[in-house]
Order: sequence, then C-alpha cells, then structure tokens
Amino acid sequence: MTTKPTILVARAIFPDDLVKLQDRYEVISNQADQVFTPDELRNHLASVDGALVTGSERIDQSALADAKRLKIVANISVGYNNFDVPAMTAAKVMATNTPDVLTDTTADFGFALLMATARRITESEHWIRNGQWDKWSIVHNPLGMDLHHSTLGIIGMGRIGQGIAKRALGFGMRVVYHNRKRLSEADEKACGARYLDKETLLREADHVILVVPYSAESHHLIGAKEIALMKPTATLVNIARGGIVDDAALAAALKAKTIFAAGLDVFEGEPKVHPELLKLSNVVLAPHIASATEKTRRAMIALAAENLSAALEGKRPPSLINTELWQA
Ligand code: 8YV
Repeated sequence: MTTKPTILVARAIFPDDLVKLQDRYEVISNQADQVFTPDELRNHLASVDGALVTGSERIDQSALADAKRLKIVANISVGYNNFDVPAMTAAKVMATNTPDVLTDTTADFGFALLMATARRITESEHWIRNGQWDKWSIVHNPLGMDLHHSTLGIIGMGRIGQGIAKRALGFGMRVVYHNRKRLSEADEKACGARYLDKETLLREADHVILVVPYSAESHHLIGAKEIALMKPTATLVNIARGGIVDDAALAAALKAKTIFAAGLDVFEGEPKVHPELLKLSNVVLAPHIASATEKTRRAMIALAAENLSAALEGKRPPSLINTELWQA
C-alpha cells in the first residue's frame, strides 16, 4: 500500500474542492480561515509534501526552516510577492502561481472600479442609504468624469493591463501605457495603445490604472511627486498591490482635491487601510476582490492543484516560477 502525500491547504476553499484534494492526499486544512501565525505556518510546512497558499501566507527562509520534505508551494494567486523566490529555490521548493485564468475577471473589475470612481457611484449610493437624497441637485450634483473619449493611462501592461486596454477601446478611449518593457508593435496595435514614459503618462491621462507586480522597484511607484503630475480632474485606480501607491500621499492629495478621485482594491499594510482614506468620500474602497467570481476562484484553485499534483508526481508544474529547479 502506498501512502498518500500530505498537503497543507492554508486558507478556506470550496468544500467540494477540498473533498477532491482529500481523495488524493492527507490534507491539513484551514476551513476556519484564520490566517496562520508565522510559527503555525512553519510548523505546518514541516510536516507536508506540498502546500496550497494565498497572498496571506509569506513563504520565506523562516517559514521554510523546518520544511525538509516540502516539494512545492502553489500560490492561489497570480501575484507572488508573498514568496521569497530565491529562498524557495535555495530550499529546493518549487514555487507556482495562477496566471491567465483570472485575466478577464480582473480586467473587468479594473474597469468596474474605474467607472465607480469616475462616476461617484458608491459616494452617491451612500447618500441614498443615509437618507441624504437632498444632497442631490438635478443639474449640478453629483457630477463625475467621463470615461468615453477620455485618455486612459495604464501602468503595467501585462496580460491584465492589455485586457483593460481592449475594454477601453469599446469606450472610445485613447489608451496610453507605461511598462518596464515596451510591447511588440503587433501587441500595441491589438490594444490600440501608445507607449509613454511614466511622467508623460501621468500628465496626459484622464484616468490612471495600476496593474504592475509589486517588487522593491515598484514600491511607492506612485507617491506625492507622481500624483502632483496628474490633472486635478484625474482619477487613480490601484488593482495591483498595496505599497505601489504611497497611501498617505494619496489620501493627502484626495483631501486637498489635487486629483479628482481614487479607486483602491489593494492597500498598503492590507488588511489595514490608511485611516485618512476612510474619512474621504472621493475614494472607492474594495477589499481585494478583483479576481473574486466563483468561476475564476475555482479556476485558480484548479490550476494551483494541478501545479501541486504535477510536482508531487515528479512532473513539471504548468506555472513553475523558479524554472531553474526543473531539469528536463
Ligand atoms: C488573489 C490577487 O485573490 O492573483 C492575485 O495576484 O491579488 C488575487 O487574485 C489574492 O492574492 C489571494 O491569493
């Protein structure tokens, strides 16, 4: 009789997905969904062959200190700034993520947040809920900013950024973008997007949306200096990661109305939110839900599980990040 591998599922998942995993593995699960302390995470990783984790689990040298039999940590997330990849490679632990399956859902949400921000949808909903319809004036309040025929600046032109650009074309928007690497001519054409340096983009765009991965280089990519370049009528949307925007500087700009409004799905120090942001009506806040549809979350779990099973069977996981661990 062969023994089943043991795996950790670090956060609550759909019960039927958990049952499928339990058919194949001994599973340590966390359906109570309480984020593990660093000690709990290290102790669990010490006793498993593989793990499914999310952005709330930091996988670094200290988490891996006792993980002698661990082969893979599969992130249920495309972003993997919760991984210290060099530390994982040094420990010979494969790192995987979930690209592609969430691109359209996340691009849809980027657009939804942009529209809610520019057209003041949540702010005016609050008037209704708070019995303040009298704040409304038939002609002049509330007034938002148009998306159609305006200029959209996309910072970070990977799969999701390109998905947003393609949606913007349907709104008749002019699309400009900035990215570490310029797209091929064919990809620029498909997105109808023109490359600009970051500063020019910030000056020209009516709406700026951030879709860059978080790293030491992208930390505070948008701070007071960058916000000061934006038009007073502009909006800023962050669906990338907390820490890419200096939230204190953004709150100050929104308070002083040096930009029109912001939409944030991610926050510096998440799940904490900068207290000044909570006081402002010209910011739309969402609790990191850009990929949150059932279909997409199930697809993310399925891809993470596929990565995990490949690694445990000695095959190459489809979305392996530290490819140097794989000798074909
Ligand atoms: C996840 C995300 O929900 O994929 C990403 O990068 O930010 C989200 O889709 C989150 O990171 C949970 O792991």
